[in-house]
Amino acid sequence: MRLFIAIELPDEVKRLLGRLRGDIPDARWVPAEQLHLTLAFLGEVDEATMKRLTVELAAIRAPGFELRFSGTGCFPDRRRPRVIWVGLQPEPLLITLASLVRQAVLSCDIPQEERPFSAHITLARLRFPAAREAGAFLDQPQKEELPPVSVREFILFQSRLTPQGAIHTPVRVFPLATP
Ligand code: 2AM
Repeated sequence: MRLFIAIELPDEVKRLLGRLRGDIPDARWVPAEQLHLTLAFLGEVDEATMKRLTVELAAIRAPGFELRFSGTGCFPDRRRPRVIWVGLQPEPLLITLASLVRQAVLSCDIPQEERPFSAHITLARLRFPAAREAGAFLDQPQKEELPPVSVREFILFQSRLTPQGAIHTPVRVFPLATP
């Protein structure tokens, strides 16, 4: 199974984020209902490892927190944009949760990228790094006032790749403690 761990967003926030779109050639905008905050990407995981992983994830004790949005940006940089995202204000409890999730994943021998966690919600992936148009999108004032999001759980998702795009299905929900 192809898996990732993420924070789900309220429908209203997904709807508002889904309106942050621009005219960028060859951009694949993430459908509003699929927008999420990735904590860890696992890739293909076998059944036995997934069972171990759910035990490790269920053992995480961390409090819930509030997410506040910040501006848009891109990876890897504005000269060759490949991913357009909306950022989140630094929230220590989010960084802590991402680090606990990472440790749980590593403890199941699932490899993780070395680069540090960077809290973002991917809005679009670019097949071609259209720097000028992406720059114009990133420079425009944000149209939507995005409300803070109260995070009370994180979710292990399955991602099935289909010709119509990825389908994300929750496999298991892990509650956070009441802050
Ligand atoms: P992103 O939010 O940073 O784009 C589900 O596929 C999620 O896993 C994506 O939203 C993506 O996070 C993340 N991810 C990280 N590495 C990936 C990879 N090699 N292939 C697909 N998704 C990946």
